[in-house]
Amino acid sequence: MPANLPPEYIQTEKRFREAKTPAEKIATLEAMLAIMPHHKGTDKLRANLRRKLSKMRDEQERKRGGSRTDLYSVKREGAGQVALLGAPNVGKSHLLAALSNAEPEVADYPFTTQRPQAGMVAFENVQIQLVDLPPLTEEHTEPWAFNIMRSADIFLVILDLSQDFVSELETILKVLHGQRIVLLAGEDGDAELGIFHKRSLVVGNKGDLEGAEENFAVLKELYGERFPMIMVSAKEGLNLEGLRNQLYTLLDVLRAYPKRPGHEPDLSAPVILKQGSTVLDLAKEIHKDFVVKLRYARIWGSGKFDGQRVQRDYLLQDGDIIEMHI
Ligand SMILES: Nc1nc2c(ncn2[C@@H]2O[C@H](COP(=O)(O)OP(=O)(O)OP(=O)(O)O)[C@@H](O)[C@H]2O)c(=O)[nH]1
Ligand SMILES: [Mg+2]
Repeated sequence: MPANLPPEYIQTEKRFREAKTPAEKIATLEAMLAIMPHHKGTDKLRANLRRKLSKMRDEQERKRGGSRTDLYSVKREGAGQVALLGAPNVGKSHLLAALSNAEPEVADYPFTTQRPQAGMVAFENVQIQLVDLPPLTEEHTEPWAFNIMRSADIFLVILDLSQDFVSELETILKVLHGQRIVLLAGEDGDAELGIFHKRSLVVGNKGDLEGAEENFAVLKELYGERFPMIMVSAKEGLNLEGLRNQLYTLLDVLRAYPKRPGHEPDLSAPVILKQGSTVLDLAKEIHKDFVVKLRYARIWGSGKFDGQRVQRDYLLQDGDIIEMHI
């Protein structure tokens, strides 16, 4: 056994030896690789573990009859996909569990999460998909996690207000920059070729712990102009309603309720469109025939008086009810 292995590694190795299922074995092996420091003394061990891991993964896939990519990608559902990012142990999985129906593993040691896990969180009548990821560190982040980040609509960047949250955030910015992923505050800005711009909400978690409020004030002072932010406690359920609300806002979408003349709209099933969409965009979502046949629409909602006639280029607002006339 090479020297200089951190205590977390020893702990994880113990979990590996005690693991009963192949999935547990794979997860703990992955964790061991992630924790292991990179230096000459660990090269051999690392190679060994990699081989072991690869063999186990192949075996597991053969049993499942699925492919490995299925395990490491997430099918998009709902009004938008939100990636949960953060350093180890900050409470990403706990937050997913608090907000959604998912039951991820939550534990007081780092590198607990080794697979993407999705859960749906409701904001009013909208379902938003959260994707929990393994931790982001300078030493090691699962490469597939960056693929999920690139395809996500927005990020929740989780910081632990009881730890060094400034260096947590700086590390995240640095690692993402190396992957050509840049966090944005509100607007999308000029997208350069090959750079992924992601609107992000910074979440100060563990708001229930001592000193959290002061620390959050410091965080706001330092980064408040760059990012929207909110303090929550996944454990105590503090501010989760506010978080849902901000998530929806950051997604930058609107809800439209199409109706047929003489019928009521279905207010439980909005059509989700990007902000800036028009009546015509809604028509496209409903049926391709509508695009050609649409003569005009009547609208009930925030922008106009009830039932007013609007043209196909009319800009929709969140909550509009639209009656299509063909
Ligand atoms: N006091 C307090 N503890 C929390 C809170 N959120 C999470 N924790 C605890 O922090 C520890 C880590 O939580 P996880 O949700 O597993 O953290 P994670 O970010 O998913 O960790 P990795 O998957 O290892 O990256 C657990 O012991 C949680 O119970 C919180 O709001 N307050
Ligand atoms: Mg986790």
